Amino acid sequence: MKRYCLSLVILLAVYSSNLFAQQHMDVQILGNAESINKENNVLVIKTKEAEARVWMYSPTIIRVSISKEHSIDTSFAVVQQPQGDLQYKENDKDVELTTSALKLVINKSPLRFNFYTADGKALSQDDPRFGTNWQGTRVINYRKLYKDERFIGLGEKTGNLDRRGSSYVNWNTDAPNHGPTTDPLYETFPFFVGMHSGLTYGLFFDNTHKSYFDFGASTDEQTSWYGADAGDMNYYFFGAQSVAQIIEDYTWLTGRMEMPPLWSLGYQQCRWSYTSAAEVLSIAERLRKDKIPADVMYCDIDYMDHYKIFTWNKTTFPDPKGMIDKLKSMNFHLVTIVDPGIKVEDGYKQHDEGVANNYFATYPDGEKYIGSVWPGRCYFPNFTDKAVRDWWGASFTALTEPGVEGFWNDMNEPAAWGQNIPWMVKFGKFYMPEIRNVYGMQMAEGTYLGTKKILGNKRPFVLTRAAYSGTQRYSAVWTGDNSAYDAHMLLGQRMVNSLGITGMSLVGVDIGGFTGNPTPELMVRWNSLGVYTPMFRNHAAKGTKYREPWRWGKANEAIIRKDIEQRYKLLPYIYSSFYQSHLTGLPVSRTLAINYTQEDSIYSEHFQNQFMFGDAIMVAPVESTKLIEDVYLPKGEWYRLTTGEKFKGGKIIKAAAPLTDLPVFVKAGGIIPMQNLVQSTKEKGDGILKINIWNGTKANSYVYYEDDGSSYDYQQGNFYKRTISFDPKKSEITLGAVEGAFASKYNKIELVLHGFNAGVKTIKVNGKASGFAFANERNEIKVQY
Ligand code: MIG
Repeated sequence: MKRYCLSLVILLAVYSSNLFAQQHMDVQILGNAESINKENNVLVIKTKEAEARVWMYSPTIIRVSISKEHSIDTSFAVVQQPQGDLQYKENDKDVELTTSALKLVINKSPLRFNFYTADGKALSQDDPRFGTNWQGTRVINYRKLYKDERFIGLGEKTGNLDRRGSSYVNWNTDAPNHGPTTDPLYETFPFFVGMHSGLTYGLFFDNTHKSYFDFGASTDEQTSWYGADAGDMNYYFFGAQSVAQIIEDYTWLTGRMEMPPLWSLGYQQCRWSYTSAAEVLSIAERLRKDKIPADVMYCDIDYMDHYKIFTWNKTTFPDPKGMIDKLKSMNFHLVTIVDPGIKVEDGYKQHDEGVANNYFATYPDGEKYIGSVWPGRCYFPNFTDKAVRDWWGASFTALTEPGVEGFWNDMNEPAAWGQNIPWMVKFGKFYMPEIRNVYGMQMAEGTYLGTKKILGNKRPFVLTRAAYSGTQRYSAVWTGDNSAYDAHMLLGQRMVNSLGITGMSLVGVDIGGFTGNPTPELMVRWNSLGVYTPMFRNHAAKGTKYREPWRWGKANEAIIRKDIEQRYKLLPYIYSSFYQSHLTGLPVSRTLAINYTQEDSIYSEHFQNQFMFGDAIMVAPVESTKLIEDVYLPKGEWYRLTTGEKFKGGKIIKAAAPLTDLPVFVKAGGIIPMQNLVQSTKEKGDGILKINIWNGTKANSYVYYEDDGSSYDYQQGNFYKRTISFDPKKSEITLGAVEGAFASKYNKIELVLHGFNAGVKTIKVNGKASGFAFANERNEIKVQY
C-alpha cells in the first residue's frame, strides 16, 4: 500500500511537470480562419486559437487586433475612432480589403496579414510560417524581413538611427548612468517606420505590457519580430508613402501638442539643486547682469520640506511668492519638480487625502504598497484613475498660488529604490506589469490637465521623464540622466531626433551632461547644439561642478552668450516650427530620414546625427575634440549659415568646426523669420521681424506664425499667420494676407537676402520703390527684387 502510494505520487509529479511544460513553453501559431464576418464595420475573423479584428481608421491607417481573450478594448494612446466604410472581397484563399491607398490581403489558411500599396507593391507581410503566435501569455508577430529594409523609430532608444540589426525592450526604467548602448530607458514608444524597395510604412504596436522589438538582430536576416509579455497583438499599420505623412498619420491617431508657452522655448537654467531662494535669485540676477538671455529658472527636489510633494522648505524657501515675484520682475518663469511618491506620514495633506480616498497602489489583498524614494517610505498614486488624476492635478495650487508656471514630473517610471516594484502590485484594476509603461504618461496627463484648469487661460509647461505614445498631448520630455562626454552628446541628439519620429517635438537633453563634469570645450560645444534643441536646458547632478555660463572663464562665456543670443534671434522661426508640430505632428528636430529617406549616406554612423531644425536649417553635431569634420550635405544646394559659403549637395564636405561655429547650413530657398536680440521672451524688442531668405532655383514657401505666446486664445482664432513665398523665376517674394485676429508684435518687416546677386540694391514693395524695411501691413505684400 505504501509503495503504491509513493509511485502514484511520482507518477502525478511527472504528469504535472509535463503539463507545466506544455502550458508555458509550447508555441501556439495562429491557424486557419473558421469564420469571417463584418460586424458594425469591423471585420471579425475567428480561428481555433483566437479572434482577429480589422478596422479602418483612414485610407492609410488599418488596425489589426488578434486576441485570445476579448480583453477590454482601451487605449491610452489613441484618440481617434475608426472611420469610413470597410470594403472587402473574399475568395477561397483570401480576404482582400482595399482603401484608396492600401490593400490588405488576408490569407485564410493559415491566417496571415499582408499589406500592399493600392497598386500591389508589397509593404509588409507576416512571416508565412509563424505570423502571430503565442508562448504562454506572450504574444509575438513575425514579419518578413526585406533585404534592403531599414527601420527608424521607437523614440528614446540608444543605438543607431537605422535600427536594423538591433533589438530593444520597452519597460520604463530609471536608468541613471546609462551609456550609448543601455536598454531599456525611461520611455516607451512602440512605433517604428520601415523602409525598403523605395517604399515606406509604419507600425504602432499599441500594447502597454513589457514589449520587444527585434529588427533582424537575431533571426539570421530572415524575419523581424516584435511582441509583448501579455495582451493582444494589437497594431496600427500606416501605409503612406513618405515618412512625413506617416508621422502626420501617427500623430493624427495619437494626438498632437498644443502650442507651448513661448517662454519655455527660451534658455532654461537648472541644477540639482539650487538649494535656497537666495541662490535661485542670485543665479537669475547674474544671468541678467551678464546679459545671458534666459527665461526659466528651476527648483529641483531640495525646495520641498523633506521631499514632500506640494510643500516648500520653510527655512530655505521661506517666502515662495516673494521669490517668484522677484523672478517675474526679472522676466523669469519658475519650474518646480514633483515626484509621484507620497510620503507615508499622518497629517501630511496629500497622504491623508490619498489614504481616505483609496488613491494609492495596493497589494492584491488591498494593503497599500510602500516603496522607498526620496521622501523615504512612500505610497504611489494610481494615475490610471481619472479621479486620482483630478485630485493630483488640483493639488498643484500649492505651487501655482505663489506663481509657479512649469511642472517637472520626475521618477515616474515609476522609480523606487531597488527599482523592482513587485508584479502583484495593483493600480486600481491593473497589475503593475500592464500599466508600468503608461504610468508616467498618466501622471503627466493629470499634471497638465490639472494645472491648465488652475491657471485658467494660461499655458502650463509640463516636462516628464517617463512616457508612452500620446504623451505629446500633455508634456515635453527630456532624455533623463545623460553624461558629460562627447558620445553622449551625439547619442542625445539621435534620441531627440528619434523622439520626433514618434510625435514628441518639445524634447531636450541635459546640456553639458547630467553626470560628471564636462570639459570647457564640451560645455561650449554642447551649448551651441542646445541652440538647435527644441527644449534648451542646462542641468547638472548634485556633486558636479557648477555649470552656469559664467563658470567657464570670460572667453568661453562670450561664446556661450553669443550662441544663446542666436537662439533668441531665431525664436520667431522656432515658434513657427512648433506651430507645424501643433498642426501636423511634424517635429522641430527632424532626422534626415524624414526628408532625405532614400539617400543612403544619412544612415551611416558618421552622418546619422545630422538633422533638420525646422524646414530650412540643417545642423551637424560635432564632438568637442574635433575642429574640422566631415559633413554630408543631402541633394540640393546649401549655405553655411555663418559664412554664406555655398555648396552643392549630394556629397561629403570637410566643414570647419571651431568651438565658435558649429556647422549649421541653410537649404537654398530657405525662409527664416528672425528678430533682433532680446534678453527674454517677455521683452517687447524693437518691433522688427527680419525675414531672411537664401537664394535658390526652386520656389519655396513658409508659414510664419505668431500669437500671444501664453494663452489658449489662438484656438479661437487669435493668432497672426501668413504664408511667405519665394519665387525665383519671377524674382518675387510674397507675404500672403494675414490670417487671424492677433496683432503682431512686429510693426516693421525687414527683408534680408542671402546669396542673391550683389545687384539687388533696391526692391519694390507693392509696386513702389522701397528700402529693405517696410511696414507690416495685414494685406498681401508683394516684393520684387
Ligand atoms: O534620483 O531630482 O533625472 O534630472 O535632477 C535622482 C533629482 C532624481 C533624477 C532626474 C534628475 C534630477 C534628479 N532626479
